[in-house]
Amino acid sequence: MNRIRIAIQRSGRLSERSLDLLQRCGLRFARSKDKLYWYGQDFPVDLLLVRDDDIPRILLDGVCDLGIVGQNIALEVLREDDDRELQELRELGFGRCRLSIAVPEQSEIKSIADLEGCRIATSYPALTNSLLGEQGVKAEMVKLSGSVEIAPGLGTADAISDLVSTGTTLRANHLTELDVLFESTAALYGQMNRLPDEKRLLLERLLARLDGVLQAAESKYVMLHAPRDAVEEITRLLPGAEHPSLMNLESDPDRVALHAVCREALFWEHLESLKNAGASAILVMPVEKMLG
Ligand code: PRT
Ligand code: ZN
Repeated sequence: MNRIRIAIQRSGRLSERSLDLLQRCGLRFARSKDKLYWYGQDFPVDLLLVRDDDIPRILLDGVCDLGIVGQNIALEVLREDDDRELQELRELGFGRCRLSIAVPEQSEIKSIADLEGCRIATSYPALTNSLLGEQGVKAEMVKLSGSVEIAPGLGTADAISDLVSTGTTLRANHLTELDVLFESTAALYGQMNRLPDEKRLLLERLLARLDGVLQAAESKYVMLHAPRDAVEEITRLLPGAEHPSLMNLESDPDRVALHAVCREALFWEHLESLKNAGASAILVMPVEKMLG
């Protein structure tokens, strides 16, 4: 069947953003709330809604062609067994968190090196073990599937390796973040080389749309007025802008209207330096779609 099937998280931190991203790629689905299979309407791409932990396995088994899941989950499965192969096709930039080592506030463990021979509670034993191994540290992994942060208090571990975003959970459990092992974001995974040709063409179309959406998210359309003799300098100050359009201003022969697309993040500092270079009437607008 010449359709692509994508696994996304059914309900959790990644669900809404995953769906939103696919919808911004122009995908529409016929769905009913409790059904776990959503049928693609205008584009032959269907969705399977599952627990995030199941996504790598679903891809490895060939049940779905693509999946959106945290790098933390995908890498855990890949590090468990070197023979498994999944390609990370795109980093998606949402669901950001870090896998960190944390210890009780009063702990004598002060550095990663001090973890040698210690017990570490984690839901990510393979990933933690391999990241510590890269730093020459060998520790004992205590695998827990949830509530990792209470393990030191219960005396079942000396430290934990867990996901952190704000750090509130660590603080509430009197744990100190010792070091970050890994920064994670949601990513699109798949096995390109296993796809038959027709599906690969479909996937390429989908990836082109996805790139457009991801690029548009960072890109801004900038309009401003500039002194004619400062156009070159102002173009240099616009991050990631190429070939701006210039238009004459009826009312002021010494100034021009300049329009450009900035493909990199634009901060207040950029606007201030544009103003210092003589720009005025600076307008920054979001870009909704981009292709080519
Ligand atoms: O039911 P299902 O298995 O699908 O969902 P789940 O409960 O296993 O996953 P979910 O929805 O909690 O997380 C999905 C993905 O979101 C993770 O695999 C990460 O890639 C990403 N993510 C981003 C996070 C966090 N931020 C995060 N803060 N996953 C978990 N947390 C935990 C953290 O470990 C802590 O216990 O949330 C708690 C709050 O964090 P603080 O630091 O803000 O207190
Ligand atoms: Zn999960």
